[in-house]
Amino acid sequence: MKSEKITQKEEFLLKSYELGIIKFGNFTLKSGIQSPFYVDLRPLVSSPALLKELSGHLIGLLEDSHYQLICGVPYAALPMAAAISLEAEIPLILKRKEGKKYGTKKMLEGIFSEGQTCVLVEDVITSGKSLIETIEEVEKEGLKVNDIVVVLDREQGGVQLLKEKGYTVHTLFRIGEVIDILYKHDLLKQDEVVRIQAFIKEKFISPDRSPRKTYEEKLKLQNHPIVKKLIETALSKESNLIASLDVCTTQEILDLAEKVGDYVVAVKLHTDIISDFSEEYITQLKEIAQRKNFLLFEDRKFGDIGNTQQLQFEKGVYKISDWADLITAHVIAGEESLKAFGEKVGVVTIAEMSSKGVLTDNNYKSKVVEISHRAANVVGCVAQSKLSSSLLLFTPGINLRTTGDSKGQQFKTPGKVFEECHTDFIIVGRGIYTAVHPEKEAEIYRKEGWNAYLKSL
Ligand code: 5BU
Repeated sequence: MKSEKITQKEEFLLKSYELGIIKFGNFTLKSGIQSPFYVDLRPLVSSPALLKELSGHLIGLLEDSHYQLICGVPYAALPMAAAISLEAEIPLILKRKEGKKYGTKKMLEGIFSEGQTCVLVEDVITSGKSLIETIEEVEKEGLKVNDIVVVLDREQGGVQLLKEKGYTVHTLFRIGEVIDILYKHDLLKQDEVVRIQAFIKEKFISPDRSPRKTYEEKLKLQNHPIVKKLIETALSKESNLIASLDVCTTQEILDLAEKVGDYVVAVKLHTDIISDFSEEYITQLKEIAQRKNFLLFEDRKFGDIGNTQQLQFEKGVYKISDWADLITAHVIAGEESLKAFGEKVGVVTIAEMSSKGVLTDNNYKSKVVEISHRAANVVGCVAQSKLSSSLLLFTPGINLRTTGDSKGQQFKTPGKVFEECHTDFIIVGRGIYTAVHPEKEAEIYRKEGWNAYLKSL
């Protein structure tokens, strides 16, 4: 041993280590990531003495916190939460992993009342995503969560994520600390320590550094016909470009569609800015779309209750449902509002906007993404950062020649969004339609976008 002084915490760790709570070698984690260590705190339940000791340490971390209830993140932390409850004599509530399909359909079991403060207990924190889900469900029941107590932080950004959201996270051990203690007690060799430390450093705050998915891989993850059509078009034209033709007459749109049609996978429209809309125009536009093989994307940004959205989608002058392959929608009115669009159209939800000072913060974005995963008609999201999911990512705010406008728009280059956000489709408006030769500019954006995609693989 390299030092004589052993703290109670160290002693606890060494005894737990003997139970096999951490192993070193090469492990493939659930996320597919290769890890040089594997942590599983479940064997602690086999030692009542250690579980009791653990609860003492965790209660110690919560010394200055006020809480009226304790809740464990299922399943591994449930016995820990129960041990804290017994030791601290504070009531426990139980969170279900899935809602009950009969009876009360409650997500939380136990006696509690709205407004009470609940501390959450977690065994290991990695990205923090499962904790955020639990917090949301607990808060939905009217309880307040301020403090979270965690036995081991794998130091991969989860604690930072929760802190950003305003929670206080108390951790008993960081993985780096565990490594140091085990090394100090000759339970790890120096080369193993170096390897593990390099892994921790590399993975910190980059839980989704996994390589981007190719269009072919994305095609396999969703079976919506619009996804199929969009990706097949992208592959055949070697294009991920969507031209946003934000001009106000049907003739301008039709002219531009003819000019840029060969280079794009879709043409995006704001039909409510057109001054001379007609059914004849739609017929002509559809003909060009078919001939030049691109989709029609109405950027309507629906944002009302389901019933109104359905009327806006199907009725009125534009009858969007008759011709649009893709539409954009906010999810501000909740998950069920998306049912308004049926299953035929591809819905692109707005998770994060491109302009300065947007209200679509990380928390909002993650909720939109979660809903988008579940909704059968959603094919992807508009966002300015990685989605880390099987959804398609559409990114507007693209321009090669300028960084913004005077009304809050912020522009990035195709290279930047493919590299940093793993974008799937770039949306370019003024960069193309205000150019002297829109067709030449569309070809430039097509090439830039496709090369940026290839480079990001
Ligand atoms: P621009 O001219 O390249 O700025 O046009 C961008 C288009 O994308 C325009 O039609 C916007 O309405 C649309 N857009 C956007 O710019 N930012 C967003 O977050 C969303 C849509 Br959602």
